[in-house]
Amino acid sequence: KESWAMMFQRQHMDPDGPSNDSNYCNQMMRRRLMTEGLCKPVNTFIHEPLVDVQAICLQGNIICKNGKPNCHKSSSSMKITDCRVKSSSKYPDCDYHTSHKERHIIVVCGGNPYVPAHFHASV
Ligand code: DGP
Ligand code: DGP
Repeated sequence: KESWAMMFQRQHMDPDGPSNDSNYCNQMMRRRLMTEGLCKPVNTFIHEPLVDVQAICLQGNIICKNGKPNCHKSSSSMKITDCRVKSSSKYPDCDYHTSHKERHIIVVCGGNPYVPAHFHASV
């Protein structure tokens, strides 16, 4: 069974990316299995080494929007790509806007070892 930590890596980690391509999100959302059953509406990919993303769990501890205490905000800004489904997209032909950004990211950490389990937001 896929753990939350493995799921986070599948859905959010692309350290060697992004390919310089406006089709990035269309390809990656499909390749990472987020277009099965529905088009996942919003998803962020992170283009930084895995160790640097895991280290966020040791950084700025903040309260999550849902009131839980285990959100962590990266102390540095990170290269990310924001993928958002277009309003004209029709499942199963999932069609995404791709926008590359540099932002601080907020992740939810969990487990032992305490690692990213969920992508919360970029700020
Ligand atoms: P807005 O930017 O206002 O359309 O809100 C988008 C929301 O989606 C914001 O709360 C951040 C969140 N978000 C961004 N990327 C991801 C992701 O990969 N997973 C989840 N669950 N939420 C995300
Ligand atoms: P993300 O795009 O990173 O928000 O993660 C996708 C899914 O993972 C989303 O449906 C929420 C779920 N998820 C991640 N971590 C946890 C957790 O600790 N508890 C629960 N109930 N769901 C989680």
